[in-house]
Amino acid sequence: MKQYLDLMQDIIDNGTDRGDRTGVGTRSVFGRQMRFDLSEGFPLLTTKKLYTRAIIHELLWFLNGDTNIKYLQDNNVTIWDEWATEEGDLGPVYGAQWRSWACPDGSTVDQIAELIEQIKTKPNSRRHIITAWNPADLPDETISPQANAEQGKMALAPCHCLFQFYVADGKLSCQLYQRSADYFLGVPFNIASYALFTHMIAQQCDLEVGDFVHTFGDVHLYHNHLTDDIVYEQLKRDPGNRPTLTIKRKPDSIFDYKLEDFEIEGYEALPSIKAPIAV
Ligand code: THF
Repeated sequence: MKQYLDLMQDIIDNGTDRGDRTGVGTRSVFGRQMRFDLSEGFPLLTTKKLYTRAIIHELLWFLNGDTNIKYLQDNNVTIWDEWATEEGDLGPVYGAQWRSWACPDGSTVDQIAELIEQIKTKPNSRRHIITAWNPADLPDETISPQANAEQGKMALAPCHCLFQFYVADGKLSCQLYQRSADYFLGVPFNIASYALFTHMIAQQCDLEVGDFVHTFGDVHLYHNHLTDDIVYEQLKRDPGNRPTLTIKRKPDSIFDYKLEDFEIEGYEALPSIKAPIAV
């Protein structure tokens, strides 16, 4: 994925060094976009090995409406550990907003179920939108993620906060708006996750896959990733061929997928690159 390396170089060349919420500091640019034609293969980074099990489990966990890390921990996925309370709680993060957005009258909206229904019945609609950006539930950034979750707020404000689908010529495309993007650690996960989600929805709606368009607000490299053995090592590597994704059966609904349903073939990645996560 040459595009991924090109934007990494763009951040290095054109970015501004700034402070951030985590205290680590970043180099960032504002407003960028990448586009992946999903019919040309699955956009899984090949210039470092990604842990696809974690990506799939995280998406299935979101789709279950779950916001407690117990499911992830039971499956040896640790990517949300740093933000959870002792009981494993994250407050009303993605899963809660996607599946049970709270309305003033006490009812809830299942944005995912409505999305699937709308894509099937009104493919030309311009409102195939899911939002996790719920101002009523945003955290108070002067206190810790755990303290926010204890008070019923999100542990962390959503980074991949709004996405839209588009149907044309029998193909389903997805565009994500990501307000804040940890380019080295998070973005390879985010690309794979939304590409996977687009494949699943396309299967449920009897469509082929189109493009995944990834639009960024503040896209940054953490200062402690700008080292010879992390970011500069990544930039030295040559991208390989894209693997392919096969979904082995058609589950009854978008909520019935399991890890074993997905097969990624031809994934020949260079070795993983470890990097510290900013909390
Ligand atoms: N916070 C920060 N600073 N970056 C993020 O990408 C991020 N997320 C989620 C919430 N807060 C964030 C969590 N997603 C990894 C990947 C994605 C994460 C969190 C952590 C990570 O450490 N990946 C390593 C190891 C993975 C493993 O083996 O478990 C990697 O090498 O890829 C963005 O949505």
